[in-house]
Amino acid sequence: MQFSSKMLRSYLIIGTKDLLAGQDLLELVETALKAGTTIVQYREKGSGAIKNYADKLALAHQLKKLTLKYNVPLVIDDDLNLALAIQADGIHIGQSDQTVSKIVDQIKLSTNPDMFIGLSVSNLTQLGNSDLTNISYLGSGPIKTTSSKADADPVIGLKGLTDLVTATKLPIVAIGGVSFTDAKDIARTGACGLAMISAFTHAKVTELNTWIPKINEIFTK
Ligand code: TZP
Ligand code: MG
Repeated sequence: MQFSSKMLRSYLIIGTKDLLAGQDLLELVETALKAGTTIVQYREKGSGAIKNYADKLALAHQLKKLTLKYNVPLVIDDDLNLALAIQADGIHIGQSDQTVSKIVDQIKLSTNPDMFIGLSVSNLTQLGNSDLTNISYLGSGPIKTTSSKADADPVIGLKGLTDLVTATKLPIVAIGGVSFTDAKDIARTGACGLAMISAFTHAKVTELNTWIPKINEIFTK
């Protein structure tokens, strides 16, 4: 699927360890997709994450089937083999993950050469040190404190986000401690959307059905 910045508007990130008691990952994703979520990232990381590759692969395959049904891109966090195995639409990498140039080389040689790449960039120093040649979008934050990522960088706030938006032409999705009611503030910085874990896992179905379409209208880039 060809990348578009519009895909970043309402960005669901989910992995097994993010689920609340009684939640089912595929069910949660389908509820979000029905509400209008524009992109899904499978992020199997942190304590409590699935370690077994076959189990991850099986779940990722199911996610690919589901996102295809709603014509929404699926991104895999930081696992190129998994991304290639399921023909994911994109891969998201962080500052400490495999180097971008290595990933680009492997993608170009693969059966899925159009896979797009998202990169986490927290501040202007990281931005300046990053090879952005083949990057489609940036994920920037944490905007506020987050309990979903143990090793998150320091909080950057709306100011830090604005600095990054100003410094690059690449589309940016805001991440970390953000929820639906932050959409207007985030949109004003020039960012393209909200990437969220806990806002999704904590939301009622009715809240998703109300908020996701609103968010998709608030972000216009
Ligand atoms: N990267 C930076 S903060 C974060 C990631 C994956 C976690 C976002 O989770 P939440 O629950 O939306 O704060
Ligand atoms: Mg990473």
